[in-house]
Order: sequence, then C-alpha cells, then structure tokens
Amino acid sequence: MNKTKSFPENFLWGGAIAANQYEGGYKEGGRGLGPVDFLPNKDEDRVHVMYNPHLAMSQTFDYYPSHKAIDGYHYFKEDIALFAEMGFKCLRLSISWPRIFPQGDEKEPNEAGLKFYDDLFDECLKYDIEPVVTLNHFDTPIYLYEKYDGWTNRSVIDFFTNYATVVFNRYKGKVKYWLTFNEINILQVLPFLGGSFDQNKFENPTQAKYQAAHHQLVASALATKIGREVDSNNMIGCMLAAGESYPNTCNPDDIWEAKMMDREGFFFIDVQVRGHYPSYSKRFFEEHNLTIHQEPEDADILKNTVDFIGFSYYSTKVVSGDEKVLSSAEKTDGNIFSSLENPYLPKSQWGWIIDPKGLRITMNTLYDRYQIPLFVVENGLGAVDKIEDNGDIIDDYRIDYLREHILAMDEAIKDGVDVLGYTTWGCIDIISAGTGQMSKRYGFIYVDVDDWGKGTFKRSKKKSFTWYKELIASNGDIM
Ligand code: BGP
Repeated sequence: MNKTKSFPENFLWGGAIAANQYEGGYKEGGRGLGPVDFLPNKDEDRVHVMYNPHLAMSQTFDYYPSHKAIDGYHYFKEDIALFAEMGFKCLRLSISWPRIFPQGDEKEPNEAGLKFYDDLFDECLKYDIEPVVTLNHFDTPIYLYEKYDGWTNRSVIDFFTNYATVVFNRYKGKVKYWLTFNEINILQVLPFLGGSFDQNKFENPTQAKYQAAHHQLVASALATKIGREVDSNNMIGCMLAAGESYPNTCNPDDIWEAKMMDREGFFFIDVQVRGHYPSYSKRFFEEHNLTIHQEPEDADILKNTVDFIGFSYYSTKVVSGDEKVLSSAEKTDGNIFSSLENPYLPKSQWGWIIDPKGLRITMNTLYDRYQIPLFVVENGLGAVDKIEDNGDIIDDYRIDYLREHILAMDEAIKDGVDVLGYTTWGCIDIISAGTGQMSKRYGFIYVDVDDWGKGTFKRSKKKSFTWYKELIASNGDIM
C-alpha cells in the first residue's frame, strides 16, 4: 500500500497526563502540597478560588479532586501496560515538584518521591515508551506561595534550579525529552496555578505577573543549561498554550487585536527561542508602566534557548478590537482564553471551538516564526461518555475530533513544518484542570470515578482505544 501520510519513521505518538490530575496520593511518600490540592471540584467554586487564592487557605470545601485523582500513584503499572498495548512511543507526564521537595526550598530531596518516578520511568522503558517530562505543571509547592509569594520572588529561581538539577541527574539515561513550564503563558490569566501567587495582593497585578514571568523565563533558561550540562543528549523544550487568534472582521482594529492577543503568548516563546526580550516589549512595558527587575547576568542566562517548542492546542479564538462588540457579543469558553463565537465552527460540550484547520494554521505560524521543531503535547476533546448496557463506550465523537486534528497535522508537515510527535491530552480519563470534574473526559481508557471521587477506579477500554492503536501501528497512515 502506498503511504499517504507524512509522519516520519521515528514520530513520537503517545498520550499526555500531569501529576496533579493523575496521581492523587497527595500526602503519600512525604509529598508536600501544591496549588491544585486547595482547589475544589465545582466549576464556580473552583474558578472563584483560582482567582482568589486566599479563599483556598481560609475556606474548606467538600471535596478536593487532586487528593485522590485517578489514583495513578498506585495504578501506574496497570495504566502503562494499557498505553503499551496501544503502542505508545512516548508518554508525556510531569514530575510533582512537591513530591521531590515538599516545601520547595529545602536543599535535600525527598528520596521516596525520587524513587516513585524511578519506578514510573522504568515501567515506561520496559515497554520502550519514551517519557516526555514536564518539570512544572501547575505544581509549585504551596509553601512557596505562603512564604515567598511564589514566582514573584526571585529566590524561587534557585529553588527551581536545585530541583531541576536533582531530577536531571537522577533520571539521566532514563529521560531525554523535557519541558520546563507547562503552558507558561497561563501565568497571565491564572497566576495561582501557573505561578503560585495571589495577584490580588499586588498594587499592580500586571507588574507582578511580568516579574514572575521574568523569573520563570530565567529559571527555564537555567534549567535548559543545566539539563544540557548533565546530559548532552537531553532535548529540552518550552510549552505554550497555543491556538491562533482570528480577527472578528477585516476591520484593521480587529486584525491588530488578534495580533496583540497572539503576542501575549509569543512573548514567552520569543524569549525562550530567541534568547532575549522581543523588541516590542519595550513599548509594552512603558505603556503599562511596568519595570521588570533584572539582574546583570540575566541577559546571558536567557541565551540558553530551547531545542523545541511544545504546545497545547484545543481551539482557536475570535477576537475584536471594537469595545461595542466586546461588550455585547456572545462569548464562548476555551482553554484558558474565552472567545467570541465563530459561526463557521462547532463547539464541544464545554463551548470550546472545534477547529482542526486551526491546528494547521497554528503550526504554520509557530514554525514560520521560530524555525525549530514543534511537539504537539496536548490535543483532545473533553466529552461526557456514556456506558452502554453491555459496558461498551462508543466514543466516535472523540475519534472524529482526533482524526481531523491528526489530518490537519499531517497537512502541516506537508507544508514543511518539522514535528517531533503528538500526545493526546488525558489519554486515560483524569481530573479536568478547569472544572475539577471527572465527567469531562478525554481518554482512550475510561476510569470508573465520578465528580465526587466515588467509584471502583476500574479501567476499561473505549472504542477509541483500538482506533488509536491501529493508527499508531500504521504510523498515522490508517485513520
Ligand atoms: C491545559 C492543561 C491541562 C489540561 C487541559 C485541558 O490547559 O495543560 O492540564 O487539563 O488544558 O483542560 P481541562 O482539563 O480544563 O479540560
């Protein structure tokens, strides 16, 4: 049969999870706590606490989804065997920083935490599954929030680089692919999750966010440097919550607004890929009255640029530069950013715009701009799954979503974009970051847990399990 798709032989097909949404075991093995351990599961409460983190410490809620999550802490061998059965080439996961340094500022790591990830990576390697490891996925220890105001404080850079040094050395030879900060641009929208601080405490929250961003950019560059020194085979990437912004009309105001919206994310990647602040940042800082404190050595540190760009893609967004439209038009949800409605496209049950071609557009934009390899490290459809009387889960909607996006990625590769791999988000059902609920499911594998943590935790295969297995076996040629 003639191969019609363009995926290279060594393409890294797989799935993605994150410690804070998968592991549970929140106090096991000496683990400290992270921001998510204070977030409840009900949509409105959760979002309210994310924006007002002081409530997290002063109020008690009925149920904290991260505490048990899907109990990956105990189930990981069973889960990795299922990923292996699907033929995964890689598994993206994160290390929980508070598992390794429970407070965050200690000098010596927690051996039980290190051992847990040794076992986890060994289990992956047993099946030739390459771990792709995020150093910080919404997991800055809560002690650093309380004592230091998280990433607004420069000392956190040292704590992070100490943590990074420990894990680079410990997992040398086991882990080659690393990502520094998950969706680094989330800092601008949800600083508690992304940066472990309460923006309400600051007279100028934007100043606090950009100062924290500077610290993360320096920390990311230092981690990249250390990672390379420890093992020159390491491939170290950044990670962006991506998704092109479309102008609402061809009015130049809308076009400019769309450009500015995308720049908010590119700002981070510009630094991480080019090794210095972009030229437009000067005017932006001046106009917003921001003074970013930098040490003299920072400019040199930032020159340690990444090897590849990891990004999440769920949807595109529609933006307008017209105040009247913004105040009156219907809006819809999206990953991190909301959007105006797009009349040309369908939406998920959570209102996220479904736009496969947008993935091709986003990939072309990123590659045109940066010319280094991309890695699609999150993509998928959150949906409510129905269990048939005979136990089957016929998730054709998920298969359709993924097929269309993989076809769009294939087009992007044919357009000339260099792509290392593709990991679907939540390859096994996990806690949703936005809602804290289990009913928003992304997986090929169903987990019997409800929104209140009740269930058997039994794993079962959905229809999409076999579909993805066949897709990987054909290297993306059969969908
Ligand atoms: C991204 C995060 C993930 C993940 C995903 C889906 O922002 O990196 O952690 O959860 O979005 O979002 P949700 O779980 O809210 O559907």
